[in-house]
Amino acid sequence: KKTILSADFMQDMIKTTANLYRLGWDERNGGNISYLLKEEEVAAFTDVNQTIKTIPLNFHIPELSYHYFLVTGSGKYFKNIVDAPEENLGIIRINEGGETAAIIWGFSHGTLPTSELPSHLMAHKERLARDASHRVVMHTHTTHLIGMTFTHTLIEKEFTRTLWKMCTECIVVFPEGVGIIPWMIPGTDEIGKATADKMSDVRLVVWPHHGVFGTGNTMDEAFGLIETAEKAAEIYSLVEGKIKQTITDLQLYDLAQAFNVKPREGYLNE
Ligand code: 2HA
Ligand code: ZN
Repeated sequence: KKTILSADFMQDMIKTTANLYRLGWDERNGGNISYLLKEEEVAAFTDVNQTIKTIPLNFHIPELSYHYFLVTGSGKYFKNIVDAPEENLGIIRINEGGETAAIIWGFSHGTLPTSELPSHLMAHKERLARDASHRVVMHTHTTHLIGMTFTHTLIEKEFTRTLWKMCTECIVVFPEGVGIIPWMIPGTDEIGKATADKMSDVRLVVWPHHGVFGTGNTMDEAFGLIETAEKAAEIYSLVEGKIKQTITDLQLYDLAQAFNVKPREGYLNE
């Protein structure tokens, strides 16, 4: 068998986390990713029936029983993943009933899955219910999107409209808009529930003064969604307070028509 470190899903995770670190969004232990894997993908590299350790989830998610996830480690630094993947990453299987998980690979030296596991698993459940091809949940501390949560209203419609109007591509990439939850304590089931609730109709959720959660069918898709919104927020932080003109609602309608996307109902003026 080829080593699991050479698996496409593993390389995807290693390269993406290194890239996120390089972008300056994942200082210290900031950020976490979970990647839903098919059993056969994991079985090609390791024994899926082994259990290195069983961990309680502290919440119930029976819908994800027997689902496998490659996840980043709690307290671990994205910066260090490339040099020590087995310590900083792990593969877990949600056990029958969805109350515990088994670590089946990685997380050496007692590492545990990300502290944001409730938000990740609840978001996976929500997105999977809507799209069977859904695979990735990504949390990162995007600098300008965080900045914007200080200088902009936290009303979803207004926040979305501002992002759409900062870069021409935005409405094409996230026509459904972005969700925003209130400020909440990270790592809790409550923030997980609030995030997952938003995920019923958006793929990007802003955590004020903290960061974002993005989802996608591939690592590239989740990353691309986040970097597009972050780019718009960066432009906003450059021009804020001195905007003389912007992309109009009519132009956004034209864009949506040209790219065959449907902007969220009620967000654009007639
Ligand atoms: O993993 O980003 O939200 C550290 C965090 C918590
Ligand atoms: Zn965080």
